[in-house]
Amino acid sequence: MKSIARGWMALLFGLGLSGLGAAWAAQPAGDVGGEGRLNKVDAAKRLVNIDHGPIEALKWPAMTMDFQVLPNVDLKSLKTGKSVKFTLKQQPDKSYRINGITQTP
Ligand SMILES: [Cu+2]
Repeated sequence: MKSIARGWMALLFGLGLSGLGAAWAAQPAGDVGGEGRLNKVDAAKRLVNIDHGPIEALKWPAMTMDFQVLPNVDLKSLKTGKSVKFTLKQQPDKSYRINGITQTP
């Protein structure tokens, strides 16, 4: 009986750990994806204004905001007023900047 109890303890402990692992995995480790509508592009300042939907991974509600865009991203082909999909990369200063953006139909 004792060994069965121990087995259960090990199982429950294992489940607890995998639950912790899942919570850990839910934390944004890499790029975070978002979708929205592009309001404005300021190529000189490398700034875009996006009306974005909720970003679950960051617990951000839908809002309109400016994003700084990383230098590797080409802004020339983007048209304002269109839907976009984008990815955000967290910077050393904890801010999120766009490292990829594409127009969606
Ligand atoms: Cu926002």
